[in-house]
Amino acid sequence: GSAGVTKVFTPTQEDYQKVYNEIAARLEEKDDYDDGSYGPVLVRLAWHASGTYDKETGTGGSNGATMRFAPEGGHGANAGLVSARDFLEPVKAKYPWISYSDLWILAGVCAIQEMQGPIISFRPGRADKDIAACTPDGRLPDASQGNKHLRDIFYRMGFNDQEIVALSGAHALGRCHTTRSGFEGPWTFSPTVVTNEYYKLLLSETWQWKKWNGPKQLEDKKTKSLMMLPTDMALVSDKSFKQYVDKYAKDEELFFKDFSAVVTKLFELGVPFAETTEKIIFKPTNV
Ligand code: CCH
Repeated sequence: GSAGVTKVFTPTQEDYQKVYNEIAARLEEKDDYDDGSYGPVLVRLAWHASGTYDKETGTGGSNGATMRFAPEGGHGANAGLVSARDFLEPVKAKYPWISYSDLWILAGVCAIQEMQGPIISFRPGRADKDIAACTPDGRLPDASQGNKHLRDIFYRMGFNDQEIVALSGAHALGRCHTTRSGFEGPWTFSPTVVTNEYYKLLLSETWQWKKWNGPKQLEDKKTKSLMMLPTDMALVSDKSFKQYVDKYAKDEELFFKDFSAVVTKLFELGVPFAETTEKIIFKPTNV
């Protein structure tokens, strides 16, 4: 017989689509959170798992899911992301063969597509690492700073100015929470739909400092219901950044194309894929 031989489950593309569909169903079902969706916070989880990457040392990035452990989960930048990780626990329980690190990225892909964003290709193969692989604090951007800081942080990951601006369009989604970052409010009037509204509003509104006791942030003069962070404003005050803000504000199709490419790059930073790993294109459930 085959005593001693353990059969390893090798998931197919269909198996990954099942995980996608499970996350999409939970997004649909749990609509009593924030602005009606866990989508934005799932995107932020995938971004913070990936955005720790350092190209010089090859450390950080989405391969590892080390935010599960207190040293990294407790970083100020990760405040509130426990709600995204908890949202995914029942999915992990149902499909235990998927690593947390693949699951968090797959959930980010699913959230973007289900919120009417572009198709984002996905490659599996991330492995969970232990607590020793936690990254040091300070690798994610600090919203109170400006253009130099943005370049320091994103060049460290291997991005250029165009890619920094394209990635920032994710702030069409979600909101700031005083209980998490200290900042307050959404960037757009449609925080659960992927659009190029972030760029349009950056250019069309008059942004003034909000008068309050919280950290320095801007509000739109007209309705005072939208916000921008100091780092968001750096994209229009810096000439090299602003040329891309202008392009994406005018052309949503171009933004979708560039956003898809740069998000794939972000989500794959530092992941040692096998040569044979194929790209998976998930079918959205809402079309
Ligand atoms: Fe962001 N982001 N982000 N962000 N972010 C916040 C929320 C979201 C910065 C700061 C903040 C990206 C880039 C930056 C999302 C995606 C991306 C918050 C509020 C702060 C502060 C957190 C809170 O209070 O809950 C800074 C600085 C940068 C610098 O570039 C990039 C890149 C992405 C993804 C590609 C999303 C989505 C949210 C909304 C989360 C939610 O819970 O609604």
